[in-house]
Amino acid sequence: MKITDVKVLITCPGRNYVLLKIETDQPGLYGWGDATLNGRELAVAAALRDHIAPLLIGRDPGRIEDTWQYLFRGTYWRGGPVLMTALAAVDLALWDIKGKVAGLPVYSLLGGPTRASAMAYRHCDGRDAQEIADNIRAAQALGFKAFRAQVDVPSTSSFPNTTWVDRTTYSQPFEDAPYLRAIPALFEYLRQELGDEPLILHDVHERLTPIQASQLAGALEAYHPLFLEDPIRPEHKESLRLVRQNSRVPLAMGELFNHRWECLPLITEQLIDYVRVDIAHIGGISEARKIAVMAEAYHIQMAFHGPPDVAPITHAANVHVDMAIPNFGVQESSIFPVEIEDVFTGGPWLENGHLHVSDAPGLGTDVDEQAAARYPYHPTEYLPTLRRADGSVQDW
Ligand code: CS2
Ligand code: MG
Repeated sequence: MKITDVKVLITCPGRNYVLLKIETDQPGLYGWGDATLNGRELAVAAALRDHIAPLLIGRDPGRIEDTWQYLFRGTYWRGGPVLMTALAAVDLALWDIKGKVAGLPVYSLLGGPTRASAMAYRHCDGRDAQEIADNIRAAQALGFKAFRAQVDVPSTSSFPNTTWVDRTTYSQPFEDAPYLRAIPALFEYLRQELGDEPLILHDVHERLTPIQASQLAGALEAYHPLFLEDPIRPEHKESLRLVRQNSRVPLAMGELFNHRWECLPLITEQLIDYVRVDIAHIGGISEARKIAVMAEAYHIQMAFHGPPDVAPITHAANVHVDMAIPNFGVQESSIFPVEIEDVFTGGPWLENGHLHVSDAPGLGTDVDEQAAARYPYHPTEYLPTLRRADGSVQDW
């Protein structure tokens, strides 16, 4: 069997998505991959169109690992979010094809199910603690057991906070001191209101220094969060040692990592408890599976990144891997814009707070290309910039 065509499709059904279709010489046999890198979509599209697609034509789509090694090591330039998102898209499309050839869902190719579904957590963000508690109660009524709690910290600067903006020029304020007071107060309120049972996590989004992250983790211990996500920036990972020494709060990290070697020190030193890599940015299912195997040896669980800025194809891949691995922790779930249903079919679905995938061959997802064409790319869908009160840049 041979790859005959590789197409890149860019669409914006409420969010920008870059999709990859790999076609074969078998009539009607193709695979879909997700090449979306939020805010840098066209860089990945160009990498695929101009550099990677020509290398794939004529190759055997069944040779997933060899293609992965060829694109990662064999073409010399490797790593980084752009190339690893492109590689992930190829990897997902090839697993999709392999499943279709075998007549099996991808989780079956990965060793078969170890569980019936993947426990999901729901974003329950709010303007204040009361709104978050209400959102958690509403999610509990739907069957969710795990929740992410993010609160608006009262504005600490005079930067505008409008709802719709050109994100190339938009910034939001952030100050560490009010933030460090607000999060423990939020958890105290949530435990008082909701009791000990709900699994509640918080995403720091890389905004703290190691000693501040240590203070926050220590202050949250009494409220036993499910985990504290991305407490520090990803560049100097060894700084997590300080956070670890100072608290027993479970830690999670990984959405900004691009390959297994970035995870390695955190795994072998047991500096985190959950690996949060993004299957769409880490080179796909092949790489995610290897990371899960490394983590399993150290009793570390997987909690794959699942934001609405990656397409339902990646969300399906998340759940296929979650279903197969023994060290699954929890799966981030997202609420997508409604238009998404015009373009994508067969993605994972929620039932009683758990994500399910069908047993359709491959990843089970498909794309309506005509519908996708009705939603043109939105060029300024960038992440906002955070700035301190003095105007300086802060990690978003
Ligand atoms: C977040 C993401 O889901 C998460 O954990 O950190 O929403 C992140 O902000 C976006 O994926 C950035 O594109
Ligand atoms: Mg995050």
